[in-house]
Amino acid sequence: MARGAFIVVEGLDRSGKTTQTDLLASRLATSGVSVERRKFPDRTTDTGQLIDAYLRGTTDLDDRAIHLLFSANRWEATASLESRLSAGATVLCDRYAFSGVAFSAAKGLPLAWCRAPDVGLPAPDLTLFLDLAPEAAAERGRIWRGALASETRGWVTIDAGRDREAVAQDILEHVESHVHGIDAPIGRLWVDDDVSPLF
Ligand code: DGP
Repeated sequence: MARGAFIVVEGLDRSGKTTQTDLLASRLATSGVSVERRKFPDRTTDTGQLIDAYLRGTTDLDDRAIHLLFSANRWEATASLESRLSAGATVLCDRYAFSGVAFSAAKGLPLAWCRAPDVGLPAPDLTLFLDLAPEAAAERGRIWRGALASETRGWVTIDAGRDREAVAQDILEHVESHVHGIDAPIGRLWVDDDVSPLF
């Protein structure tokens, strides 16, 4: 039996990720696709609660320590993610390892170091990057569009500056070919790519 597709929606803060992921999930469900939503960070787990305290400013953590916690938060979800994909569900995920790399690299941590803890995670079949022009000159925008886009298979950039319905339609068109099952095994993130001399 074909497995479900792993589809990630990434982008800058306030690019409409959550709204668009919700819209996509409800439209796919209406057309009979078995769809499941995920979101990282998942604040419900033990690592998620540490991350939540950091994001709310109640705990101060070293940049590297919080980076590794975000990564651990994704690793601990891996078994259940893979089992849902194997059961045929299409998984729509709001943020993933690309957020981890972009946020920490923008703080000045080396790109290869940022990527290392996420190497080998389940690789998305499709990553939709919701792009906002005002971030074009910012460091984080450059990381998204440069290193991450060029090193990631199945990366599609969506112009998120348009009205909600135009963005939703664009996303739906990119997703449609993925939701009828995938025969290939689940890929491993950044494992096959010659992404850095570290690996
Ligand atoms: P959200 O729950 O999607 O609003 O994300 C909360 C904040 O955390 C947001 O500013 C983006 C940031 N963030 C999300 N994932 C990561 C990650 O993996 N690493 C870092 N450093 N920041 C992240």
